[in-house]
Amino acid sequence: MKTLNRTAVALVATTLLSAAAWAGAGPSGHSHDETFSAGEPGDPKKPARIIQITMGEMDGKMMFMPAKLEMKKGEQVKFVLRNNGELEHEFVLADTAENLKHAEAMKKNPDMVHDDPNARRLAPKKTDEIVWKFSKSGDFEFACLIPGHREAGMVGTVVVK
Ligand SMILES: [Cu+2]
Repeated sequence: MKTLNRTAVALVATTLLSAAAWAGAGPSGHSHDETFSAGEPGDPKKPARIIQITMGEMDGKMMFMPAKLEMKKGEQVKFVLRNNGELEHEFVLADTAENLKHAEAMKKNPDMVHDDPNARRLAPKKTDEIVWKFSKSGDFEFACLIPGHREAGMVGTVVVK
């Protein structure tokens, strides 16, 4: 009886482990098929510089704080995002051309949900994280693409040297 129980426990543990391994393989396998203008999704197991970004509204303006960042090419960053505002906001990391194109698409489909490694949508008072590797040099940006928000000031710059 005791032996049987132990086998059952071991079986459950093995099943859970392989389920976790499978879930882990999905997103990373997926990201290899995609290219991103601002670099590539980071590896959470590797060291990262932590950068806190707060989003919100104040006096009719919308903003990210800080809104100006500089990176070294190859640097990995963990963005710790916090929405301090009263509205939903997003953080979409790309180059300006891509974000403007994306913003146009969102005007036609404002409820568009992002399931991209370079983007997060946060409800008020929520936090989230993105680990990102700035593998390319250039000028990039992070913006909120909810219609009207980028225009109201929700855009920040990232220079990668
Ligand atoms: Cu916003």
